[in-house]
Amino acid sequence: MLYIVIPAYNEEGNLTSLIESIVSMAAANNLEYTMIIIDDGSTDRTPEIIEDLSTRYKILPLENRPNSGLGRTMAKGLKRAAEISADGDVIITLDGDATHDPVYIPSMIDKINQGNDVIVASRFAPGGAEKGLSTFRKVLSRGSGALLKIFFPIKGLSDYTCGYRAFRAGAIKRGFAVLGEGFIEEAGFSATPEILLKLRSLGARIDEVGFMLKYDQKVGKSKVKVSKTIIQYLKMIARLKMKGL
Ligand SMILES: Nc1nc2c(ncn2[C@@H]2O[C@H](COP(=O)(O)OP(=O)(O)OP(=O)(O)O)[C@@H](O)[C@H]2O)c(=O)[nH]1
Ligand SMILES: [Mg+2]
Repeated sequence: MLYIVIPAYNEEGNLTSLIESIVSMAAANNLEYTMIIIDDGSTDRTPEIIEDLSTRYKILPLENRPNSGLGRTMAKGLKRAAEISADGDVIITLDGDATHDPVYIPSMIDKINQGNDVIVASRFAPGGAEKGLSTFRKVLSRGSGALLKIFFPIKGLSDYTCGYRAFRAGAIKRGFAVLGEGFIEEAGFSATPEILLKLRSLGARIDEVGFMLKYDQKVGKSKVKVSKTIIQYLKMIARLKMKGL
């Protein structure tokens, strides 16, 4: 069984097309799946859209009220996935803004089945690319990636901040079993690298596949608060270094 965890904050313009593309990808590849969609206190029509999609597709809807940030949202979704999955299942995480094309899921599952615990869909691995991003956003993601690589070098990992990943369910279960609430402590965007670094500290085998980030498909403006996110990243680096990671 495949579990697909999707955080959604004000994604009314993106969710329906994303969910439909997941459903057709799963049908074309004969994959049995459950989607766990977490509404993070959206103020647009996201909750109604999730409710409507849930009547048609295999969706487990969860919610945070009020808006709590990407880290808390992922923690809730991954915790639920860990509770209902078997060790050998695969858990996918991807953004709800339709920038992460589900076509990469079958090859990510293949690589998990080759003995990896985590597969990152990477913009910077061979075959990876970005479409539609501003130069500012490109500089920012490369800068934060370079910084994380200096402090936490992981061989074969080029993309620390992209949330599109596949996990062996057993690795996520182990994260919660061993670290408890300490597995995902970051409330905001810095939880994305944190999850990788914490799993790595438990000995997870991490590899990548190249993927094209389709930013041009996204409806609506970026909701990322850049300066707040940079500060969160720096604080996270300091906290993890103090813990000896
Ligand atoms: N911005 C934001 N996203 C959240 C929050 N909670 C959950 N999310 C979801 O987290 C995922 C990543 O957020 P995005 O805003 O796409 O972040 P990003 O991909 O780094 O940057 P942009 O695509 O430029 O906005 C999306 O699926 C959001 O819906 C939140 O509080 N703020
Ligand atoms: Mg995005």
